[in-house]
Amino acid sequence: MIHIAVDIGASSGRLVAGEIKNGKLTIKDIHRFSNGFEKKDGTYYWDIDYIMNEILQGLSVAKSLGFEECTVGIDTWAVDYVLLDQNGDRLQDVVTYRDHRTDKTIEKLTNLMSKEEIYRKTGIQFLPFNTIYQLFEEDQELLQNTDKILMIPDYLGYRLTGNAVTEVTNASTTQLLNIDSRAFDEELLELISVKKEQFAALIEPGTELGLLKHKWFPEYDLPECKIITVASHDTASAIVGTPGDGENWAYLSSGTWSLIGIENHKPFIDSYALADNYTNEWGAFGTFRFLKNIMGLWILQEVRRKLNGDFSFEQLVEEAKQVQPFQQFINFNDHRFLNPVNMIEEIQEYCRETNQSVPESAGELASAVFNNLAIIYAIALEDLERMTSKQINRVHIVGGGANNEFLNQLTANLSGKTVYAGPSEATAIGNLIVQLIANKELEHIESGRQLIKDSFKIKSFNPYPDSKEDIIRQFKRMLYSQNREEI
Ligand code: LFR
Repeated sequence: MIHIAVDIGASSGRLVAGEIKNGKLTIKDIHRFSNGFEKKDGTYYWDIDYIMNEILQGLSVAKSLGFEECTVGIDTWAVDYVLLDQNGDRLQDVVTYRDHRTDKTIEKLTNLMSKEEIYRKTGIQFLPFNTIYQLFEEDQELLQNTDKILMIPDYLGYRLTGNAVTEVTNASTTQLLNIDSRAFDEELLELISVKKEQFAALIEPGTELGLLKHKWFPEYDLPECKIITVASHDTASAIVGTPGDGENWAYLSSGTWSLIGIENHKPFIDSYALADNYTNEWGAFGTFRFLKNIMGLWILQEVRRKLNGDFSFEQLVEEAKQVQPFQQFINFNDHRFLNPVNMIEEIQEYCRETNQSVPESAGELASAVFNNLAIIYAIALEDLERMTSKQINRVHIVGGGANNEFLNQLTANLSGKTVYAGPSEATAIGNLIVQLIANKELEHIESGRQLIKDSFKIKSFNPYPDSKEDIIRQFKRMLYSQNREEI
């Protein structure tokens, strides 16, 4: 049986077909498209109809390749949602989490309920764009006319099948789920004037959603598809698709965001985790991801965009190699880098404000991005070890960023840990693994991870001995000299 992962990130989407053949997982890219948000009348929106059409387009490619029957799983980025009326029609365009409407909302809401209380209930980090803050800023009239609030992958599944659910891995990023009762927290819902019934029933990854309704899409020639609800938060799928083994590994899911953390069977909720803004997102099969969001390759994507696309990512790496490293210390987790008008100018302004040299050339800018991301990763790994009392021996980098050997080596050097890079398609692979488990072709997540090890090349990067402590110390000194708001 062929399985298709629909994996949509903030900057690109793909449909990947996979099957087990001779004890190996073989995957094939069948459709790719770019994604992004656009500003309209002062607000930033995703184009959800475009995304929907690309999915249908991809499924029709599957048919043209001879796949008559398949299962399909959908994962996307988290926190964003669609409001539907009684007839199941969309009430608004889909606002992106990088919109500025929630810049100050954490403060407003935590005046009504303390941070400690919200964290104790949910275990979720305070990111300005969590669904709870977005819904708080939502048009109240629209919200009152809303029959259902669906997270993005649940909405896409609903458009294909007519069945509405709330998948838990993604729902945990709303910061509205209670970690003890594993249900929506009524007090939090009340704070934002939302009723429990406005969400569809919570379900676990691996549940069958329904059959694709061909008759709704007469203009496409589509295969027979059974939609399976997978770990629909892309980061949850990425970690299912990470070939970690035993207890002492960390992951770094590296794409538009860098998500660095460990997998766990219980949440870590204490004052240290709260102070450092670590989260306990829900994973597939009852796991938790204790992790930190780091601004990630978004910074480089935006630098590249402002260089008018004159450089490919590979060229930016080559340029970065030519310049003297560690010329600036930049805290890329500062709020200001979430969605500035001009990323290059924002970086330069930050350097001026902190009395550092100003990166000008493409190489200097790229070098500043790579060096500081690697420093931030290394600090996060130290924090993780301290907070969980676990020793981390292996760091698995997955996602598109795993192809960046320069950054992999820097990360190994600065953290002093061996880095294992790949697979770069971990998210689509994790999506496929949940489908394979649901279809009883695999027994559990461990057999899935063994299958990944047997099927994909994983490259290792050993740390070179150098003066990492000193570099990290300088970075921390710079951070403490500022009092800035972080994501
Ligand atoms: C990664 C990701 C992160 C989430 C951010 C916003 O694609 O899903 O896990 O914090 O996007 O949704």
